[in-house]
Amino acid sequence: MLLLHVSDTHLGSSRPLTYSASREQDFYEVFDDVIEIAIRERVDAVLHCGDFFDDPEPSPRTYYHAIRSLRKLSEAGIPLLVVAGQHDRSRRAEVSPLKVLEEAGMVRVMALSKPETRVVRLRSGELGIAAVPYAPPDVVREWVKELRRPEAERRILMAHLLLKELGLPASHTSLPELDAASYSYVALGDYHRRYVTEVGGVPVVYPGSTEALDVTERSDERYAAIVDLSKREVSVSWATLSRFRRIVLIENVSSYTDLVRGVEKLGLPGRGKPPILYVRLGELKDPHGYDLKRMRDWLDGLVRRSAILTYRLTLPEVIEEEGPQEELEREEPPPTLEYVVYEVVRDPEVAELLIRIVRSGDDVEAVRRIVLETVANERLVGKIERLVGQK
Ligand SMILES: [Mn+2]
Repeated sequence: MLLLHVSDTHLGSSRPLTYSASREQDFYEVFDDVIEIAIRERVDAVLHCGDFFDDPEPSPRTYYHAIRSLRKLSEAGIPLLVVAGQHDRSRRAEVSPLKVLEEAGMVRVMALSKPETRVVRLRSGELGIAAVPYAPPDVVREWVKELRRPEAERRILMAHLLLKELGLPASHTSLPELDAASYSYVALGDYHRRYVTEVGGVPVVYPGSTEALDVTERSDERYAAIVDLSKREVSVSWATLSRFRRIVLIENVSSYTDLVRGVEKLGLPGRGKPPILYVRLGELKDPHGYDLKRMRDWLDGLVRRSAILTYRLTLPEVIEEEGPQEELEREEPPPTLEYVVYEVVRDPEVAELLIRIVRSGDDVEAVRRIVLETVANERLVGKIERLVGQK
């Protein structure tokens, strides 16, 4: 018995960008990749551990792409078994988008709003499944105490939750609490990077999201797990996805030269799609921002040559500026406060100062501290004077 395990496909998302049709398309394409792997590997079923959709009320476009891929899977006779993540639970209506797909015969929902235990018949035999959907940690902790083990020789746990073992600031539960060792395989979702461990010989796997949703989730490869339950010893191998888009980061860029060198090292465009480039600036050597303008012009050139899809320049501390959107006719994203302020003053340091003051709101003491700090900073005072002189 072979299973393909994925999670966090977030169909409909265009993160980390806002309103990018090309980026949204990436999520559909990589999901199609998953479906093709499932068919090629002739798996018995695809396990999806939640966050199938990005929005609990997907657009018709998102349904269209999801169903187009899922149809191929159902024509190949391969069921997709899914548990709900937090993104698959509807806020207003009681109908989850996963229920829509189930009604259309495209998926089988293993658990939506409470844990469920069942035995499903697959092509090469029976598979017992205990399934835990997303819920807040206190709820999950209660659930797992009562979770019923499936009565089948091969049994798996499917869940959308964060394990304590990940070492993150927040978690739902731990492997001992889940009694993970009593299953043949533990299929997890919610964590967007690949993470593998084992307990008493039982593989415990987060395959990671199929796309990086932000720069911290970036990696050079993305995966689906192929789980072989035919033998006594369960084995896991990895299918690498080929149609995802990389996010790349260059840090501590202090000058135009730093930027060009950094990008050269990346060897763009390289294999795969043109990546999304993040440039994190350090202390700029040129205080007048001339270098910054040169950097942006040069980065715009990379976008025009399709060496990158787009870029983000992150100014020290506060300001995150988005590169050009590749489809200008699309609705412009609402500009951020950071962006507007930076556009007006054209100086990262002054922009940061203004934003700190605005963000302090009614906190008079905080404003007083900022003003005192500013007065003590001669360079910054000089900049402000020049700025006021210009306007
Ligand atoms: Mn997710």
